[in-house]
Amino acid sequence: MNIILLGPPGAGKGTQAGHLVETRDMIQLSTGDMLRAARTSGTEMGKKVAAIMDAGELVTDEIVIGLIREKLEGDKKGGFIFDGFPRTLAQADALAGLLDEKNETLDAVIELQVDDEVLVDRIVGRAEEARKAGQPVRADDNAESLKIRLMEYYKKTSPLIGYYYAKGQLKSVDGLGEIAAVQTAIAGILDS
Ligand code: B4P
Repeated sequence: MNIILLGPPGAGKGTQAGHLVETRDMIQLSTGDMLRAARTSGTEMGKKVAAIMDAGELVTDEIVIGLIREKLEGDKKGGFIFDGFPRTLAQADALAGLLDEKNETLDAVIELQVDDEVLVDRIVGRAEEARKAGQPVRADDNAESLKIRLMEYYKKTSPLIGYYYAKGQLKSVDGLGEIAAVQTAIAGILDS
């Protein structure tokens, strides 16, 4: 089973993907994690990626699609969870092509719906918790970058909701509830 987790920054895509990895032996393909790894590599691409991410903007389609293409060559276990990918229509078209090439299907697109005010609280809360614990704070986890991340989401990513709805693949979940409640809602979709 291959699924997409779609939603604004802080909607809980990474949180829910982690749970699916544990409970369903799926492989999490988080483009955010891949890009964070790339930025620490010290390469020219890494430096370019770091500047874009810190500003809260989307990294180029070319870079992100290249990262996903590579990962699709690996073991798929119980299936892929595309976490934070696609984020543009061009990425969605590219993913459809990549899955076709591999004779793979896309089984569901799960949209996590969360209000903007809650997203701000979660992201700022995550930064505060990391600070308190003496852990590194994500450079894009601040109110200023978040404003841009949300603008990018509404402009470039939210059109994917209509795109997947038209294909009959969209399932929307209330992402405002507690983490366990969101997990249960997603499990209900995957089991049906
Ligand atoms: P991502 O790493 O994908 O991060 P995100 O959208 O901010 O987070 P996510 O929705 O996964 O939230 P999380 O579970 O962590 O992207 C970061 C950046 O990378 C982007 O801005 C962009 O620059 C770049 N990028 C990534 N993919 C790209 C692509 N395809 N194309 C171009 N650029 C790309 O949850 C956040 C917080 O909320 C956590 O603290 C969590 O504990 C809490 N939380 C989660 N669910 C909760 C719940 N139900 N109740 C209460 N708290 C909850």
